[in-house]
Amino acid sequence: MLHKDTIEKIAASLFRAEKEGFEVDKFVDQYPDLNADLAYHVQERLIELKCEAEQTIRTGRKLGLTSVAKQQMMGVHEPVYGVLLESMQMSEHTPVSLEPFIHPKIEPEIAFVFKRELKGPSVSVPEVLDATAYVMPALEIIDSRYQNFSFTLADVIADNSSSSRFILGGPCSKPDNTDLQLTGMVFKKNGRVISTSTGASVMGHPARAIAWLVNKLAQVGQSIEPGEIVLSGALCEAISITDGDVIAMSLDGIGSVSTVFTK
Ligand code: OOG
Ligand code: MG
Repeated sequence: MLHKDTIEKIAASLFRAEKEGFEVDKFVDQYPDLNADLAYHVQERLIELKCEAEQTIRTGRKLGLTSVAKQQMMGVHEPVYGVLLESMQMSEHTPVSLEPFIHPKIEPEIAFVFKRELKGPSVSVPEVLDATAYVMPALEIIDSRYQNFSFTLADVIADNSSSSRFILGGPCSKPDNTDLQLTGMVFKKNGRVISTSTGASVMGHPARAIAWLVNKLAQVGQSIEPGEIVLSGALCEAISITDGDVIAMSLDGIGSVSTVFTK
């Protein structure tokens, strides 16, 4: 069992790496006992540190590594989750400065907002859809604190699943108006199509990723509360961003989201 001091030490060093914008080495090499369960304790502590320092609050969750494209890209073969904070949300209409980031990447996602509590351990896809107030297109900026985005499952969990910022698009759609499995997605950089995908790329159905999250949270006595935002995971590989990039994505029958990056 990883000592409490070690959990504190890892959380503090990930917190500083993000704040000061530098990369750290993977922790599993130094602490071979760091497994996924312990890493979620590190994540909890990291979130406490961030809430305190940024005077912010929790607004939801994010899923990661829910598509085969992302799992292959990162060499990790199970999904992970992280916490979304109010301070991570950027407006679609304001350019995003690249200044605070280490090596940011961006990826297209489907965001869910819930009207009811969702509590595991045996939540199904129809129950997720029934508890969903609406879905909308989203862009997630990920910025792993590890050298070259290279990590193991436990490392990425400790690092709040590489989360950095997110942008919600519109409009808000009711999930019963569309079959999210079949929803087509087009991802563009500077007007050129970079990737295309469908909702099914996220664990067969984006709501299945949410069900996985809820059932996993039940193991630690947590649930999704009404009003929470959940990013269901990238629909394709993440791409690097540089100054001047215009990134856009559209979801068939749902809507679109775009953003611009500056220095
Ligand atoms: C981990 C986070 C992955 C997603 O949507 O798959 C993620 C990473 O790739 O750094 O957010
Ligand atoms: Mg993501």
